[in-house]
Amino acid sequence: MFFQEPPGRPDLFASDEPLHALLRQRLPPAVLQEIRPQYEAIGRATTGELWDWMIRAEAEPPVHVPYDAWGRRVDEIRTSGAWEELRRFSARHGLVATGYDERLGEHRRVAQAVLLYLFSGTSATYSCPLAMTDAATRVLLDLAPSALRDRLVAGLTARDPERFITSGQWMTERTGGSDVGNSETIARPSRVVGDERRYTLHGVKWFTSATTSEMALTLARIDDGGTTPGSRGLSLFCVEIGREPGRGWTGIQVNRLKDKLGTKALPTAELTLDGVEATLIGEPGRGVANISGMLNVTRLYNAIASASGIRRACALARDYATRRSAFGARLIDLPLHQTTLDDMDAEAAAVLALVLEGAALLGRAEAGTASEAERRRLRALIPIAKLTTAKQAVSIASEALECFGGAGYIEDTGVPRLLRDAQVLTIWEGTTNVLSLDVLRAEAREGAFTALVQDLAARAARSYANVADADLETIRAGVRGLIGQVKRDMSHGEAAMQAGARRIA
Ligand code: MFK
Ligand code: FAD
Repeated sequence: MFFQEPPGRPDLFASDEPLHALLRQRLPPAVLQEIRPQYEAIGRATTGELWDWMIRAEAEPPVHVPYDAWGRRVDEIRTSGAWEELRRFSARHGLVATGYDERLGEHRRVAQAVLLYLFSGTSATYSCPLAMTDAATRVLLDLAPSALRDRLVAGLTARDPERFITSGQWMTERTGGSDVGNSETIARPSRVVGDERRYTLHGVKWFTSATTSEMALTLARIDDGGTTPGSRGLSLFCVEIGREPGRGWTGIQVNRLKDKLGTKALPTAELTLDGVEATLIGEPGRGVANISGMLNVTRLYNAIASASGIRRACALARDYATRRSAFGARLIDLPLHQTTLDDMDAEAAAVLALVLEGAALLGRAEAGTASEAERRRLRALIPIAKLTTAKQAVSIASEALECFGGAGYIEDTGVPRLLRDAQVLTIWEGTTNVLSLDVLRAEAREGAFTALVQDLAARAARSYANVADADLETIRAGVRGLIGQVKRDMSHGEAAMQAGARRIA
């Protein structure tokens, strides 16, 4: 009797040759030597406990219990024990903390990005709460009143699972997730505590992931006898979520959990803010600008998650090709299938290189060693890396499903999850179109796209030092063409500029 053999569980660190090469380029030997055992440990975990928790967390999705047996509102969100294990693992391995490890200087974000790259694809999307936790840390450090910062940052960056807390990011309302300026939530002044200005919030947040987090950053319109419309009327707030066992959440109702295509283990809820107390962060009316500091971090995490999903899809497809035969040969020995796998691997390596470039620039910006040109490059690179890698994640996941033939379409092989979980990467944290427009805005304001493309041209010239002058001239002409294209689109007015944005990005 013949049975198909399932794919194995490749060690996602040990088997990743492009990663090893990039690590040697990106990290000084001493830093690499110190952090390498952690990479090895996460790599081993991708063959063992991480894999098991991922399967269990997905099989036991979160459940919302609105009322107890006696009719009291309790709003419990019950998640799998495996989801909790993923939280504890994240703390122990410093997946957020590493990004704030001063000893690593400007290398902190690269060192951390590799931890996250190894973790994300086998984490049942636990990378989502981590992204928002990291981003909240950045915002609190940069902008929060000192008492609030001191109360929360130690928990957000803790390596001790008993102290580690996570954060949500509640931006999207029913009126729009891209056009946040339509938000309806109102903030009413409540009291002043030390250096903290407290408000009560009233409104509905339509998508809130990681809803079991201890805190969240959110936007609301201050009503002090009147409100300012549009995004200039929005301010940034921190909600420290109070939950009393058996008595629900203080000032918040959980309306329901979303029934989603993928990210099944991740709780994503609709919430009514019904007078919950929140602390103002930064200047009133600067909410969108202030929360944008978060977006740099979460969008980089999104690109890392794309790179990680792509890598896992490639590794599984390649492993399966050593086990399955067709036409008298193993798939891996069939020339065309081999080419398919090689092309996927090449794209995976390119995505990883792009992501590490973003992490390197962010690390330099945060450590204060980035030049002005690097800072501008980072501004354009983040949205471009997010939108490009998310699209690649969907197309490679789809290709990987096909590499499994019919088995790739069958739920209990676990393979379809690759595609379901990839699709969200193009939507949240800014859709492809919205980020394309962001690139144009960044170009108009600070020449960010020009800085990025000029750097690419300089690198191409260095990399191709041996190529003929004519070829170099072709590269330069291409770069000039791109910059010219942006300028032309801009000069043809707003509509032409927007219509061309995605092609350019
Ligand atoms: C698995 C790993 C990934 C985990 C993911 C976590 C789970 C998912 C959670 C979410 O999805 S959270 C929701 C994410 N939502 C978005 O990303 C919103 C998408 N929409 C946009 O990004 C819009 O472009 C934006 C809301 C910013 C547009 O609003 P406006 O009102 O038209 O803003 P405007 O006028 O362009 O910018 C307002 C200010 O913000 C400006 O500063 P100034 O007031 O000083 O001039 C901008 O420069 C600044 N700004 C906007 N985008 C920026 C930015 N600054 C830096 N970087 C940016 N990207
Ligand atoms: P819309 O803004 O209505 O967009 C619809 C379409 O219009 C898109 O294709 C978009 O690209 C296009 N579009 C919009 N504006 C333009 C334009 N100017 N030019 C061209 N095209 C445009 N949000 C949170 O705040 N916190 C969360 O924790 C969170 N978790 C999420 C979890 C999941 C699983 C999902 C799916 C979403 C989550 N979101 C969260 C919401 C997410 O950020 C939004 O769905 C996203 O930003 C898009 O907003 P929207 O759904 O309102 O779509």
